[in-house]
Amino acid sequence: MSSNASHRAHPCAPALSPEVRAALATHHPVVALESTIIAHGLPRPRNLRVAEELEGLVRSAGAVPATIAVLDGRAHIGLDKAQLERVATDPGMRKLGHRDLAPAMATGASGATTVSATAFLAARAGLRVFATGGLGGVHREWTRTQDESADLRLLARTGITVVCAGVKSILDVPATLQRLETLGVTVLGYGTGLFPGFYLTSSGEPVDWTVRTPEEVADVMRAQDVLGGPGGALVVANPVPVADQLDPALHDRVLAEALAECRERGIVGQAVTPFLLDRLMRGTGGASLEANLAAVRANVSLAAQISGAWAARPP
Ligand code: PSU
Ligand code: MN
Repeated sequence: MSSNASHRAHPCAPALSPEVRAALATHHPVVALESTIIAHGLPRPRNLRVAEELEGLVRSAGAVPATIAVLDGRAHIGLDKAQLERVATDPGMRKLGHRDLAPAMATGASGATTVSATAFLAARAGLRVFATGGLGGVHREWTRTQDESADLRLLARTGITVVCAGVKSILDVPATLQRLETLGVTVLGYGTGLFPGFYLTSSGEPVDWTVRTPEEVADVMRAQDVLGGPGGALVVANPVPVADQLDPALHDRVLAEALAECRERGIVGQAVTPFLLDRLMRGTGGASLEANLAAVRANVSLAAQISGAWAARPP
């Protein structure tokens, strides 16, 4: 922590953008978007165009986008144009998980929020629907490294619906699904009985529940509330269309190389996921990036539809 932390003013509570505040007050649909994918998951300068495109997709589906990040020690729920640009271009943006929020606020740091930090802030602000690319989870070789994303434990105790293309395929997917079961996180396949594989349409693993419409997702959310409030998250696993998926053979080959390089170079902690995503992009000649973007776009659009169905629910 920087030595001048004690000279700072008291940390500020999260700031809601005027548009997000108004939407929440009038029960208008809102979709939370994370910023780590923008700052650390996509190459520049394309990341800024993607950030703007994703907000546009939410709007065109009739909902308000709320991209979440921490700027100069203050959490923001809904960013203006200049703030979004800063998240995408400022090289000083850290990667903030849930546990990093308090020190970032106390020291005036700036950073992009992961799924764990975004879901926490979104739920606290009263947002119920969140879109991302792929969740973090249990890494391959977890028995040696103990690397399990903080996303899982945070989702286990946060009442939010998160639309994703499953968990990242760089992970140990069966182990991650097992952890989600242990942690009590409800998982729905959207239009599929097979858990999606992030860059790939299917991970090959089955899911226990399948839904086919945004209204069916809203019905499950309502049932969570009837049970006494969502004890944990609702994961809506939305597969990337087959036409947009990465070639599975190319995926497996390049991923094996990337994992070996990660191990050889001793990369650990928060750096692992950005490193592997970047290596996959390079090793596939950009094809993994296109599959990642196709998945994120579809998730953001579906999240906007779900937030619409949720806002329109009977009282
Ligand atoms: N989805 C993507 N790209 C990403 C992420 C999700 O398509 O970069 C980010 C999310 O912010 C997620 C994080 O929380 O990766 C997981 O990082 P880790 O494995 O270090 O917990
Ligand atoms: Mn990790």
